[in-house]
Amino acid sequence: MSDRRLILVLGDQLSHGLASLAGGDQGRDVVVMGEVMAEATYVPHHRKKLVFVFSAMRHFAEELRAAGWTVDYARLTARPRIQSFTELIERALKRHSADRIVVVEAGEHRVAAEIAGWRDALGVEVDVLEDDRFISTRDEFDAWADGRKALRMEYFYREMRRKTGLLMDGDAPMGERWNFDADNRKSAPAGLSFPPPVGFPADETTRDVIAMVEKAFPNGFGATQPFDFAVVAGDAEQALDDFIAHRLPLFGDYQDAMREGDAFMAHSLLSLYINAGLLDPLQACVKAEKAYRAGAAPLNAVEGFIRQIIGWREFVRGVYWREGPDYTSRNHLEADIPLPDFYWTGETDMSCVRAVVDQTREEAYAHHIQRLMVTGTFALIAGLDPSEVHEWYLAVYADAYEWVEAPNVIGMALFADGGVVASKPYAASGAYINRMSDYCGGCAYSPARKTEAEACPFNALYWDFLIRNEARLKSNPRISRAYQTWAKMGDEKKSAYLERAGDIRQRLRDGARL
Ligand code: FAD
Ligand code: DLZ
Ligand code: SF4
Repeated sequence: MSDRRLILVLGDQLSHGLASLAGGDQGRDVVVMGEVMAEATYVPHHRKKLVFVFSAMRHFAEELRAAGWTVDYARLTARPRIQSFTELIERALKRHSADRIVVVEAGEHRVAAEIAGWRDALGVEVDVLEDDRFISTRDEFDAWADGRKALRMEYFYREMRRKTGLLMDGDAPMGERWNFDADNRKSAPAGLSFPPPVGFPADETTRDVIAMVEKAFPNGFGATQPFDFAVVAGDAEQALDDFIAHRLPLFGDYQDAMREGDAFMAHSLLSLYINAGLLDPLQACVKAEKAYRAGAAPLNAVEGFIRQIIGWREFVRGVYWREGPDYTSRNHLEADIPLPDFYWTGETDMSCVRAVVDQTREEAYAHHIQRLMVTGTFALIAGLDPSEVHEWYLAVYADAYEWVEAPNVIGMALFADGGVVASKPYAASGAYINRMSDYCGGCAYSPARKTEAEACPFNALYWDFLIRNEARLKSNPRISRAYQTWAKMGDEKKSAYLERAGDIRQRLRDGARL
């Protein structure tokens, strides 16, 4: 046996500084990468997400070769077909005489468990290295979380500010506040336009991948084209610079706003690059901070952007690993309505849901408030089955990997973890969407109507949600005011709300149009 090692690089580990590559030997080791069926199908991924992942993997493999590495890369079309990472590694062990596998820890319990079985199943040594592309280690998160009654992002975020020194004046936060979220809730005035994100035309590699994905998944969800995501680190960097120069200044004010036909608004469209490893999260924050120091972007925008990355992104990762593999099957509120077809087809009279689903089908993208307060809030207050909702989110967004998606869906949007991620459920009536978007203007339903057939479904579902879950939620101080409002409501109105919600929920169970 040689002392050659196989360095397995997964599809969301496309970083040249990856720990396994940094410790590797180009003259001796072989990098193994593969488009494998299990990964392409564990959920019915959006086809644009598949194109992004495979094209970025192929480009990364080429960059590694150009840098001097030997790369054994298997395409989805390889025959015999490679079903899993295990088959990929078995094939590579046969092709290269190697006795050791090195891999950076996977971002998902499912894959981590598969890798953990290789030593016994394949009789090789396996070194699993820590993923050092995050700002906090898993141990640091656990040390912070241990002994706390509740985990709140805000306090963890302050630790991350201190650790990185971002937006700090010595020990104090710049601007004398840690968090400017309260300044970030404006709706977008009709005349305001947002500079669109820079696009990157598909090159030959991407065009090949598009053809392959269209052939392999002819009936899969989502458009493959137009495809203008970056697929290499250099272009992802350009996307970051473009965001900082043109949209970051507006990011804070309009972070929560939604607009028909405007998918990106002032958002960065960077999560898919950061999560795949093409862009370094800390680097993105450092550049944003520089823009603030240079007077090119206001503090509420820069703080908001940095908070999402060193706060939320790191926090949800810590929660994912800490809570364990059963997290995705939690159902604290015992919600059980199957996911309606309109989450895939967009065929609903609710303009807001239709707009977000249609946009998602085209772009494999929706911004945070669309995910949280439209498709998320609807699923929450209607009582949709969390595991089905989780699978949908994991499938349809180009940035979706379980470690980041699950805490956002199971925890933040659905409160199915009983309050690990969120301190209260994000339940809202149609008034919220009406305030933050222009969706209601063209809707068959009216946000001002309460219980009639033409009333916005969110209105009755909101109250019904609170009443259905009264025993679990009433003592939560953050929503007790809503229960006080309900208590003051007349009996006739209360019954009308509950009857209307019962009718809507039955329609969802029956698969009737809504
Ligand atoms: P911006 O609004 O420009 O934010 C800047 C960056 O902050 C993002 O690129 C991202 O890296 C980070 N970020 C912002 N919010 C979060 C958050 N809540 N958690 C983690 N990182 C965050 N994000 C994913 O990366 N993958 C997912 O699968 C995913 N699923 C989500 C599901 C639901 C129900 C919700 C409510 C949120 C989800 N998010 C997910 C978080 C967030 O919506 C996306 O990160 C964001 O919309 C990506 O678009 P952007 O790059 O334009 O973000
Ligand atoms: C998301 C994804 C897809 C669609 N396909 C592949 C693949 O074929 N090969 C691969 O190495 N990685 C892929 N990925 C990313 C993995 O699913 C991801 O690495 C794990 O879920 C761990 O986060
Ligand atoms: Fe959505 Fe209700 Fe507004 Fe229609 S009226 S767009 S369903 S919030």
